[in-house]
This record gives sequence, structure tokens and C-alpha cells, in this order.
Amino acid sequence: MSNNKKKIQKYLNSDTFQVRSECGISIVKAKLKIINAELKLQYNRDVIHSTTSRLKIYGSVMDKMNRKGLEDDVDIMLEHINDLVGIRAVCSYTDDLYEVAELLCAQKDVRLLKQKDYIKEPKTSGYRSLHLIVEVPICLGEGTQWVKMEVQLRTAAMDYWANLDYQLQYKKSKKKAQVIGEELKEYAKTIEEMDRKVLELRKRIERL
Ligand code: 0O2
Repeated sequence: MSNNKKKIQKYLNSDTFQVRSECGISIVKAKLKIINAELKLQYNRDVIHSTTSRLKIYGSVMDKMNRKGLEDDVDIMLEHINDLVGIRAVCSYTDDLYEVAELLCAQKDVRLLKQKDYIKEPKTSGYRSLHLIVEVPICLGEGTQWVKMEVQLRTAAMDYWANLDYQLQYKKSKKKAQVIGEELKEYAKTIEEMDRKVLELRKRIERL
């Protein structure tokens, strides 16, 4: 393994990176919990059903750096790999995703660096999700550190499809991917239709 790769591995496994990342995750999870509590008072239902998080592992970081043609370097990794820290929140309805995103990004201590709307513009694979790249501050004795992370907001249907795609196709060899890719794209359309219909149904019920 090259020296630069070793440095990346050491950085990702360091207590400093791990602890700071976990602190960042705790802060955003707490914010999402508060947003859910506030919206529950308004809508009388849970808007966010589940929240999960992960730190990207070394192998996955290196694959992504290779895919993006990035030089093996810790600073380059920190600048260009936005999802070293990741949080996923699953909601019932598509409009909930935008409301949660708006409430999260409106907070004074949340910096929105980038938003990718794969719902309005799904990926060619059929992948749909709302991605926010945000930074939150963690206050330490030595000063404030900002932790960058990717927040993926999905409906349960989008999440179901993405998990299937992840297992069956995403990151698989081109040959394998081609065989099932078209079929998965068809399922993505069905899922999109389902999200649209349940949202319409909820709105109809609300009008009753
Ligand atoms: P993993 O293993 O999930 O971590 P950016 O640098 O922020 O502009 P980025 O991260 O290069 O953008 O790419 P993108 O397309 O926004 O994807 C970010 C993440 O979204 C991916 O991370 C996946 O988690 C998910 N994703 C994107 N496209 C697909 C897809 O077609 N299918 C599935 N199932 N998930 C997808 P990683 O690092 O690629 O993977």
C-alpha cells in the first residue's frame, strides 16, 4: 500500500475523525428528531420514520476516489468526498422530504453546501432521493470544528428501491448491471407512481 493510501486509512481510522463524525451525526439526528416532533404537533403523524447513519469505510472511499479520478491525498479526500459521514432519513411522503430539508437548512447552525435533487431529476439508473451536503459545528475545548456530511432524504418507497438497486446492480460490473438495469428502471417508475398516488390519497383524506 502506498504511503498516501496509508495516510488516508490512518485518518479514517483515527479517534479524532471517528469521534468528531459521531458528534456531527448526533447533532443532525437530534435536529431531525426535533423537526419530527414539531411537525408531529402540526400533522398528528410521524413525518420521519427512521434515521440511520454510517461512516464510509476505507475501501469504499478509495473506490470513490478512483471513480472520480482523485489523487490519493487526505486533503483532497476531505474536499471532494462529501459523504465520509452519511445520514439517511426515511419519510412517508415526498412533500415531507422537502419540508424536512427546508427546516433543517433554515437553522442558523446548519450550513448548506450543496443540494442534489434526484427526485426532480432522477439518476439514469432510476435512483431518486434528496441529497443535502451540510456542515454542522461541534464545540470542543480547542474551538469549533465543522463536520461535513451527506443527508439523504427518501420516502420508504425510494429507500426500498435504492436498497434493491444497491444489492442487485449499483457498483456491479457493467455486464451484470446491464442485464437487470432496465428492469430496475421500470420498477423505479412504478415506485415513483406509487409515491405520487399515496401523496394524492393523503391530500384527499386531508380535504375530507
Ligand atoms: P455508498 O456505498 O452508498 O456510500 P458529490 O460528490 O456530492 O457531488 P457523489 O457523492 O459523487 O456526489 O455522487 P452521488 O451520485 O450524489 O451519490 C452519492 C450517494 O448516493 C452514493 O454514494 C449512494 O449512496 C447514493 N446513490 C447515488 N446513485 C445511486 C444509484 O444509482 N443507486 C443507489 N442504490 N444509490 C445511489 P456512494 O459513495 O456511491 O455509495
